Amino acid sequence: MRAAVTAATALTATGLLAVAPGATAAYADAAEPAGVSAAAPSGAVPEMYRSGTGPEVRVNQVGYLPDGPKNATVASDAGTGVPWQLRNAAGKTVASGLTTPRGMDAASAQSVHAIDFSAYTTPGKGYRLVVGGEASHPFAIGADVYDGLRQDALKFYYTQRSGIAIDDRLRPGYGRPAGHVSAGETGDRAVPCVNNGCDYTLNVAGGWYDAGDQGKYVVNGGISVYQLMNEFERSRTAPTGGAAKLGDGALAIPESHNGVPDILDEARWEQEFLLRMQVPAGKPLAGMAHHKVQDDSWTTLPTRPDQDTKKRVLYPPSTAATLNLAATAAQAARVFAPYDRAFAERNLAAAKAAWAAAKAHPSMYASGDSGSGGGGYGDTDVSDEFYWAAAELYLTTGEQQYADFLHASPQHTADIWSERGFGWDHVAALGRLDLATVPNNLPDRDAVRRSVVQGADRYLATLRANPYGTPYAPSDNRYDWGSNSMVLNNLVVIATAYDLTGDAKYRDGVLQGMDYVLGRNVLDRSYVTGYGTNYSHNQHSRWYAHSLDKRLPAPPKGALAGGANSGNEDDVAKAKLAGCAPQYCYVDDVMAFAGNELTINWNAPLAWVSAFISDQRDGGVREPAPAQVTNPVRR
Ligand code: 9MR
Repeated sequence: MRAAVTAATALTATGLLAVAPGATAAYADAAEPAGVSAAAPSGAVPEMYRSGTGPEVRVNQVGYLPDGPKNATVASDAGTGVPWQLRNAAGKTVASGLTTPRGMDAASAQSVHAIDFSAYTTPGKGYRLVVGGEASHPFAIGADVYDGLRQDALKFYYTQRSGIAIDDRLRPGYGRPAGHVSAGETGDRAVPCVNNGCDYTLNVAGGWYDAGDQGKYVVNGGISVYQLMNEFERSRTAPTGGAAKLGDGALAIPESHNGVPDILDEARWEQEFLLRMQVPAGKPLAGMAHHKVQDDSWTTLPTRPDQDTKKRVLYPPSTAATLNLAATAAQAARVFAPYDRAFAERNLAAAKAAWAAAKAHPSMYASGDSGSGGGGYGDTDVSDEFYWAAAELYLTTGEQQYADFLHASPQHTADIWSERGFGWDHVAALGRLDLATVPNNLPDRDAVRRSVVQGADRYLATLRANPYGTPYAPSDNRYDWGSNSMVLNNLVVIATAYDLTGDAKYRDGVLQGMDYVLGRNVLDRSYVTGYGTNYSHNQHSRWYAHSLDKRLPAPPKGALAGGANSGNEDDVAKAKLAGCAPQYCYVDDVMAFAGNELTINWNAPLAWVSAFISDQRDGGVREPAPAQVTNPVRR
């Protein structure tokens, strides 16, 4: 398969596709266009190529750390290396070399070459890589290139908040009245539960909206708030952890300057909601957590949260939700202890009650029924949720009963490092990562740590074998819903191996893996709003729906798009991406919810990994170890 070209493009002597300046490259007719399988509709130019038509030299459009790895990918059929030049902002060539042919890349169905310009270390802005006369988007080299992203990825959570007015002074352009605060059936203050005969209503106001919809789902809130609290914990336990950048006032939120690090204030907004989802004492199934609260049917786009007129419904409790509550409440008890003892103790009590309830009702599975007004989030294997919750309870309390549970769980020693990695429905890794990094006395902790390093080795091997440097390359060559979060979560495992071992190959792997998200991909796209040159800015959202209603804002800076998804489950993807090769299965359209949504569980690893990279400073120095986490709540 080979790309055909229009008049605006020409095959250069190197076999590269050169695009005339200002031209919209569109690939037409002739042979089957690269990236499209035989099943693709013939005739019209596939829309996918219009969404991925930048320079053929794909770089991290944000930048590289001075002493870190610097890699790029270029589409080329040439059988031998071709010359590349690195030009500075003044257009002067400051480094040069030959590309390395990497053959056919399955995920892009394209023949590619790799460029390694790591040897060039001079900080600056406006660099471009040039191959065959074609220049990449500009990028920076600097120790600070991730300093903005680490904060913006976290600031995202404030404008996702439910139950509170968003202050326009804190987020200019994003101010709005509080969503879902009415006392009536369209609010979250007294939501009746459905389907299970419970006779009460619950006040489940607050928390974050899940994504571009206005549902609030405990299992997805769980992994999201975990990752924020974990980012905070990492800043205290990892040798390169940068606690200073996570301080009080860092995120410009209403709670800034209250004496508590902003990342914890933000996490608390969600954790308070998760606590409200717990069945109260005295009611049937007390201690369990309701699975979700959502609209009784989908709202159309656009709909601002405060203008949602749908009826809110509380779904029955599930074991998975209950264990998410047990895990995050146990973790909250630990991380909030130095700041708010009463909140820490409230969380610990809730965690223990949730644990007991889950043990008593170990197989109340959420059906995955979306109820046509929200996400399903069904899960019929909760052995991983049990493991994660036991790990967090053990880390916080040190109690033998939890250690016993961990040791009896097959998840403790199972190979959990699957190629698709962890996510809201696969959470054993969260327990394993925390047992490895949070100070504790588990007798076999060394084995746990080794297992994390083994997982990282596997993801690193994938990354090295991949010409785009991504640690995510499913063997069935199909990209998933939320694929970018899988790239990032696999990087979390590699980063943790760096924190555990100090071995530079892991740090370098994380730096390289992030390049994919920020532009080193076949679509030449940064998937993070406001970062890079060609970035996603129409993510699926009911209230950042600027492309549908000019009075509404576009997604905020630092919002991650879900990314290429081979499933093409939405109508836009069905119409425009049929037959796409995996990396092409994306279009920046507000209605393309299967590939272009923004969510709380995808921005969390974006924030985590950005913070990790920002903490590496110039990419070559190991910082002195800070103090370990102190004051775990022991009972
Ligand atoms: O992230 C979820 C993904 O793993 C599932 O495959 C997909 C389909 O069930 O749903 C995703 O979650 C969506 C949720 O159901 C509703 N809110 C938006 C979420 C992201 O698209």
